[in-house]
Amino acid sequence: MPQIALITGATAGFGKAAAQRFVKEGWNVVLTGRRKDRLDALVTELGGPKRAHALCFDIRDEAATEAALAELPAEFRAITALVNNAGLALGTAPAQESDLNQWKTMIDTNVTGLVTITRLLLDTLIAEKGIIVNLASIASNWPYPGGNVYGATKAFVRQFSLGLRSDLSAKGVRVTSIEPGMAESEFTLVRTGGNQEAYDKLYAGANPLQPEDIAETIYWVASLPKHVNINSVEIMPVSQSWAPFQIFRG
Ligand code: NDP
Ligand code: 8X3
Repeated sequence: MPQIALITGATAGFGKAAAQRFVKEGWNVVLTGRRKDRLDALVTELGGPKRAHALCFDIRDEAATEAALAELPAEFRAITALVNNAGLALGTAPAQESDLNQWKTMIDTNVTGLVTITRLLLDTLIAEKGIIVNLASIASNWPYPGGNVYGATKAFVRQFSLGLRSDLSAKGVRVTSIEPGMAESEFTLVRTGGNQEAYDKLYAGANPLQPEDIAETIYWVASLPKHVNINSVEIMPVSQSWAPFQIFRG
C-alpha cells in the first residue's frame, strides 16, 4: 500500500511542488487549499483520484477542516505525513502602521489553522507512527523590519514543532521544522496585495530558492529511516545572508 501525505496549501508554491515530489516517489496525496479549480487540476496532473484526493476548505475554519477530514475516503485516511504548509504573510509595514486585520489573518492561518489540523490528525499520525513537517521560516529565527507578526507566527511554528517532538517521541512520531529563506512563489504577490513590480524587484538577480528546492527537503526528511528525526532545517539561497544590526541614532 502506498503511504499517504496530506499537504496543506497544495494549490501553489511549496505545497504543489511537494505534492508532485511525493507522488513521483510513489506516495498518494491529500491536497488542501481554497482554490478548487487548482486542486482539481492538480489531482488530474498527479494521475487522478487513485493517486490524489482534494479537500477544499479554509484552514482558518475549524468546522470546515473537521468536516473535510471526515469526508476522506477510506483509502486516503491512513495519513503518515502531515505537511503543514498553508500560510501567508500580509504586508511589510512597520508595526505602528500595520493593519490589525492583516495581523489577525496571519495568526488565524499560520498559527490557529496549523494547530487545528495537527490536533485533528494526531491520533492518526500516532497510529501510523508518522511524521509532521511544519513550514516555519527564517523569520522564525531572525527578526527584520516589517516582519513583526509574520515572524512571530513562524516563531510559534518552530517552537510548536519542537514541543510536539518532546511529546511525540515516545509514540514514534517524527516532527520537523523547515525554515526557508527567500523563495520565489506567489508568497510575495500575496504579501504585497498583487504587486508584480515588488515581486520582480525582490527576486531580480538574487537566484532565489524555488519551490522544488523546498519540496526536496520536505521529501528528504519524510523519507529518512523511521529512527531519524531532523529537528529543524534552515535553508537560504546562496545569495542571501546576514547584515549588521541597525543602529538608530536619535
Ligand atoms: P504560496 O503563496 O505560493 O502558497 C501558499 C499556499 O497556502 C496556497 O496553496 C494557499 O492556498 C494556501 N493557503 C493560504 N491561506 C490559506 C487558507 N486560509 N486556507 C487554506 N489554504 C491557505 O506560498 P509558499 O508556497 O511560498 O509558502 C508556503 C509556506 O511556506 C507558507 O507557510 C509560507 O509562510 C512559508 N514560507 C515561504 C517562504 C517564501 O519565501 N516563499 C519562505 C519561508 C516560509 P489557497 O490560496 O488556494 O487557499
Ligand atoms: C518568508 C521568508 O524572509 O520573507 O518566510 O520572511 S521572509
